[in-house]
Amino acid sequence: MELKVLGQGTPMVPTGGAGCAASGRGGEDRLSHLPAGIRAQIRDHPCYSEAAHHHYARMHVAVAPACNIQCHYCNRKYDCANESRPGVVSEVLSPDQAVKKVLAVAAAIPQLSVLGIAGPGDPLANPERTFATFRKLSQQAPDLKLCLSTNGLMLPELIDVLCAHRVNHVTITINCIDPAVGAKIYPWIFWKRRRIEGAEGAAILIEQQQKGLEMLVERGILVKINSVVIPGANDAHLRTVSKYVKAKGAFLHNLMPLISEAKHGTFFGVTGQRGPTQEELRVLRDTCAGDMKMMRHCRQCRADAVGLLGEDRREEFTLDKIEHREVDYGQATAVRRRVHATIEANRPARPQSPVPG
Ligand code: CLF
Ligand code: SF4
Repeated sequence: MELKVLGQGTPMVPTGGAGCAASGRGGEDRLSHLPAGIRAQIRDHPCYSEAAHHHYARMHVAVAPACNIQCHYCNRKYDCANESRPGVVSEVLSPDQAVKKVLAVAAAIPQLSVLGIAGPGDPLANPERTFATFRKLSQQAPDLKLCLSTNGLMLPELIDVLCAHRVNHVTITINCIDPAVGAKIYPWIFWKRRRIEGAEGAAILIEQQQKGLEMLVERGILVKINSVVIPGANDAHLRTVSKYVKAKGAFLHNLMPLISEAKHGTFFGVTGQRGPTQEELRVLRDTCAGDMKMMRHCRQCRADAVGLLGEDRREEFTLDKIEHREVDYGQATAVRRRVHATIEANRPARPQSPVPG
């Protein structure tokens, strides 16, 4: 399948505000040249801004168990490896349980700024559960940024619903733009009630991902691309991917190392597919950095991560611990506002390089 590259160099970027209403044109790569609206959108997002991750916390709620594709680095016993560290299992929550947990965490960790849904399957393969959670949180915790990570298969079909829920940061995992490469990574996808295998399935996935990326950018949503680096399968192709997604207006590229162990029971694990060495990863990131801003501080979180990046506080907020916790959310919001204001007062007024690359 031939994929058309859109006009180079002038991706659409939001000019201000949040969510789908805010969009406009801009072409600059350096963040100091970004519109104030974008700087505001990334300033307290610990993944989109490297500087922010020292100050602000994120949390994930594991409300999305099903998936609609198969990746060779995934075993369904574990969290979606597109955004998570492989080999960890998160407890699935109902939307109501998730909301209770978010309110409890937001009251206890005033640095919290972002709520993400990243599994344990694909959030858009579980639209009712995902959007019920976002809807309730939009009403009950309107100051939190909403973030989502997806394989992209259902993005075009669900884009309007996504926009209606004021999700303004979306990650798409794009491992390739060539179906022949995709066939080495995706044995099948589930599409229109059929399982479609090999390159044919990969071609549909790629087309949906690209369409979804274009639609998100048109609507002013900041898009991060994750790519899993798989030596011998897609590593030599990722420079092309990086150029391509940049041309389409993606904001940030996160090259994540394949973590592959036989004990995880994945296809790549049992067939001995290795991940990249630190040096290979560094060289690839440096090579791609010529084309795009690169994320280098990703911690490959769990689908139920809580706290600052690299910090794991989820044990403090298990269901049994929060079940009877009463939260005065008005007061918690006031505290959070004060804490965020103090953080901002102590940061440089205009960061030189919030995102490396
Ligand atoms: Fe979560 Fe992902 Fe949103 Fe961040 S994580 S859904 S963009 S709020 Fe961040 Fe974690 Fe890396 Fe993801 S460090 S795995 S990039
Ligand atoms: Fe697993 Fe995520 Fe791939 Fe689905 S998208 S198969 S959950 S890694």
